[in-house]
Amino acid sequence: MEKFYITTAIYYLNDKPHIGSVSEAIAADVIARYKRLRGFDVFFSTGTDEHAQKIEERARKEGIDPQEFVDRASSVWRGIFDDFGISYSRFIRTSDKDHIEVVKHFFQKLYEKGDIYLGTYEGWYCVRDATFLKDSELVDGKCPICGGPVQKIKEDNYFFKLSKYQQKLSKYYEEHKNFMQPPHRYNEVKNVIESGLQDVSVSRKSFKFGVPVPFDEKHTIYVWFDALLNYLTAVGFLHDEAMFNKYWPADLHLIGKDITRFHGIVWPAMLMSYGLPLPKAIFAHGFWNLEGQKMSKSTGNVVNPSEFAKNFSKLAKISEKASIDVLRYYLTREVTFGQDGNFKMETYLSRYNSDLANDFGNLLNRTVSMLYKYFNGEIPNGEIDPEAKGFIENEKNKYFDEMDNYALSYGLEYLWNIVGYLNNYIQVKKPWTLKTDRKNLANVIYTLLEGIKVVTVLLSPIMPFVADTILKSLGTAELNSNWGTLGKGHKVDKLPPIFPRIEKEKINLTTKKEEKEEEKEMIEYDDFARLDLRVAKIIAAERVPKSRKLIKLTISLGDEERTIVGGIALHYNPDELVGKKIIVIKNLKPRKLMGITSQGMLLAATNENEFSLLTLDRDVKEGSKIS
Ligand code: ME8
Repeated sequence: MEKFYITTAIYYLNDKPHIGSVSEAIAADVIARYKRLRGFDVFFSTGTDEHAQKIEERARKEGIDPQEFVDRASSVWRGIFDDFGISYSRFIRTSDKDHIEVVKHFFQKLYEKGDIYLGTYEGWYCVRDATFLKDSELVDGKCPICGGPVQKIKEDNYFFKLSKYQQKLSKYYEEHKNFMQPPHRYNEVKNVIESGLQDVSVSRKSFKFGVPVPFDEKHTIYVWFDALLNYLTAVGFLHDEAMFNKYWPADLHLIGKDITRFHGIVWPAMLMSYGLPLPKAIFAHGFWNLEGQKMSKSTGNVVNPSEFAKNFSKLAKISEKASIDVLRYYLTREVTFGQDGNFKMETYLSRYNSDLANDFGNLLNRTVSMLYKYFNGEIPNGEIDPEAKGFIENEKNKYFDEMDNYALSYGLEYLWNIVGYLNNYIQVKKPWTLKTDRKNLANVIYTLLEGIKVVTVLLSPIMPFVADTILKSLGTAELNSNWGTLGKGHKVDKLPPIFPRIEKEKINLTTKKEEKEEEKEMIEYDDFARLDLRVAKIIAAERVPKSRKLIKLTISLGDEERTIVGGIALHYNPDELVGKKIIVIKNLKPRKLMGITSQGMLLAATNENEFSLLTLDRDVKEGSKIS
């Protein structure tokens, strides 16, 4: 079995977990669960970074021993990770005994090699980020990372000869273009290396909470030197040779964009100095902001993920576990992984209502209620529709491709193509008209159930709790995305609506668009006459790649052909559109949608649950005017 070792950064304990920090653990968990689904032997490590000066100060302020402080704080993090379903293999703490041994050993080795030497550091230090800073790096005299105060220090420190590794690192980056991802982070770090590296301080003298330098105990090993080594300890370095040889090097270090230099420069140089292989890849994700503002504990602009999930569960009337899954879904779906995200209640509700309540929830509820209506809740002995299977397998492979490249939100888009397809399958097959054709009815319902099972299994890395509930009710606990695994005759549990819709108005969150609609004024006939409405015949139709909703249509207006793009992919398959006569606005200014210029707009009738293209009552030739 191929192994996959994935890590998160380890978290400082001076802050409580917030949505931003938890988002990283969730993303790592999504990848870890996905890899398990694909048959990898996954080792997933996460944990807490405990030896910071800030901790010593906080503990002193509270009048307790720093160790007592970190024991308490670390268990808060671990508790939240457990609640959020973070399926770590090891929750490492830098105060763990085996880790302290690793740190001492590693420091000693590099010293013996001549790569660590005693010098004097004079410059700035940010206690919050545990970072040494140059004059030129300060912004308005403050830390460029957290915006907090910096201290001027002058100390005897041990230094690591980072400068010695500049050439080697540069060459390594040249030869390993995927070492740091996404590509703009690769370029950023490569430029820093090429602009010249200075030796870095790796010990502190002015505080004691940490690992002492083994041969000079007046010094405490610098928290970053200590922390980076957690990636080795977690898989048994020095303590379990077989395990270490199996899992090291790490396949993926997942980190935030603020710590790329430690991971992309200092860490590989430390490994080069010791003589260990480098991790295969480092992926730096973006930052979550809150309603457009930087998340910051000091300004109170943070969301506590547990409280948020609890409150949302009450609002949506869903279980707390399902609510945690909604949060996991939102964080994975809302941004292209690697970019910054803006956590907004309004978009949170929209995603919940449209993707989860309308699309996925409806599919499930409709299918199970038909199963009860026609087959007393028992999975019928039907055949899988090869056409549906063909479509879904195709989308499934695209989902695999995206997930393999850590394009998590795109992976979800492909899953939602399947959800859209299945919803549309109900519309097209109209099971309610097949009551007398039991065989066909069984085929349709069975195909829907198998399709739902495939989607649910593929959704399980992102929404593990909800997936587990659905799969159990379908009678399969197995995470198997192959077809034909449901037990025929099994009575499916009648679940309450999985994601009941939330009426935004009820919670006083009317969007601007909705307000405008209420204010719509009366128009004159001339206003209407400005619209050039025409009958158009669809000659060709295809889905827009990477879009869940859009279809590109080629239409004929009699004397000319045009391309228009419409948001109808959740309701129609391209094939069923060709030949239809629809109504379009001909004189709408062209606009670009997903890189395609749409020359006009089609008309459709829609409400919360239904959707229909406007077509004609009698056949009229294309190009005819509507008045
Ligand atoms: O840097 N959005 O710990 P940390 C997304 N102990 N990610 C965020 C975020 C936000 N708003 N805020 C923080 C440390 N993070 C060190 C790491 S690893 C050997 C040592 C991410 O608690 C941040 O980018 O400050 C980092 O990857 C992780 O949370 C821990 O940050």
